[in-house]
Parts: sequence; structure tokens; C-alpha cells
Amino acid sequence: MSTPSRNRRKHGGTAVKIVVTGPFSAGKTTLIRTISEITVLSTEKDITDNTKSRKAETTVAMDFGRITIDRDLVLYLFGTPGQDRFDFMWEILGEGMLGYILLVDSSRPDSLEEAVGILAAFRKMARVPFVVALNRSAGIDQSDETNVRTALELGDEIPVVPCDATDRESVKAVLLALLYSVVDQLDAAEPARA
Ligand SMILES: Nc1nc2c(ncn2[C@@H]2O[C@H](COP(=O)(O)OP(=O)(O)OP(=O)(O)O)[C@@H](O)[C@H]2O)c(=O)[nH]1
Ligand SMILES: [Mg+2]
Repeated sequence: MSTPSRNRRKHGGTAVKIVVTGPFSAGKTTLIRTISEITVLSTEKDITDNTKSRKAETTVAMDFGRITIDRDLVLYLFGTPGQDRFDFMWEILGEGMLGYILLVDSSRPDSLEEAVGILAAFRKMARVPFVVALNRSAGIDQSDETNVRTALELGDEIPVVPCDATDRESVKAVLLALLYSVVDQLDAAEPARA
């Protein structure tokens, strides 16, 4: 990946790109709509194939939202399509990202299975920090988390966090977990001088 993940903006602040990816119907569009301060630009289209029984619309290109943290930092959120027939968008959307959220529907075992291939593609594409967010996770316990860690082959340094994509505070906590991971990686790369 050649594009720098942090871009200086005109007024001197920094804009960073964060990608929200994950399986079909995990809640990616919902998460971005919950937290974005601008109306999310979404590319939802009616579903016509056999996944129609699960939901009426799906993301075919991307979702785009924005969060201003303060005058020095703006986050741009890009949501990927979940259906693998649109997987060519992953690389396009991943270009220059600071980090990503892998959102999994923890109430559906097939969501975790789909997530394995998506994470493999993202890890191959970019060595940037990521967090795994377990949507609809009310009631999950330690053994569920262990199951996710095993299936996705996650090291201890990768946060696995609960998520309710419809709840602002919950989505904020997921984003913060990602931002802390970014800071940790920067600290590891550039240890503070004594
Ligand atoms: N109860 C509950 N419903 C949710 C949550 N997140 C998403 N949903 C619902 O689940 C369905 C799928 O959510 P989307 O946000 O469209 O999922 P997506 O990952 O963008 O789906 P694709 O773009 O098709 O891959 C929608 O009907 C949402 O309203 C959640 O945290 N809790
Ligand atoms: Mg979507």
C-alpha cells in the first residue's frame, strides 16, 4: 500500500481513514449510520438473489461517513459490501486505511465462518491495526470470545470487543479500541526516548 494513511488537511488537522468490514448482514452500514455526523452515503441495492430472505437491501459498493474528533482529527469511515461477489471493493476501500474494524454477527455461526476469509484477505492486503467487534453480543461469554479468537487465529494483542451497532456509545467504544491499538502500534514502532 503506497498511500499514506494520515493526510494533512488544509487547516492543519489530520484526516484518517477507517474501514468497517465483515460478513453479509453483520451490521456494518448500521454501525456507520449510528456514529456518523453526516448523512451516510450508502450504496444499498435491493437484493434479488437467495439471500433476500435475510434482508431487503445490501451494500454494493460502500458506505461513507465522517466523525470529527476535534479540530485536529477527523475520521472518515468506509464500510465495505459484505457479499463476496463485491470483494473487489475491499482492496479499493482498504487503500491508505489507518486501521479497520472486522464486524461479526455473533448470533450467527456462519458470520464467523465468512469472517475468516475476509480477515485473511485484509491481513494480506495491509499490516495495519484492527479490532474484531462482536455485534449482537448481549449474552456472549469468555468461551464465545475464545471461540472467535481461535477461528480467526487472533493474537492476544488484537482486541475483541462487544458491539451494538445501533448504540452510539457502543460504537464509540469500538472505535476507541481501534484508535488505542493504533497508538500502541505507533508506540511499539517508535519507543519514547528516555
Ligand atoms: N438488533 C440489532 N439489529 C442490528 C444491529 N446491527 C444491524 N442490525 C440489523 O441487521 C440488519 C443488517 O444490518 P446492515 O447494517 O445492513 O448490515 P451490513 O453488514 O451493512 O450488511 P451488507 O451490506 O448487506 O453486508 C439490518 O436489518 C439492521 O437493522 C444490532 O446491533 N442490533
Ligand atoms: Mg451494508
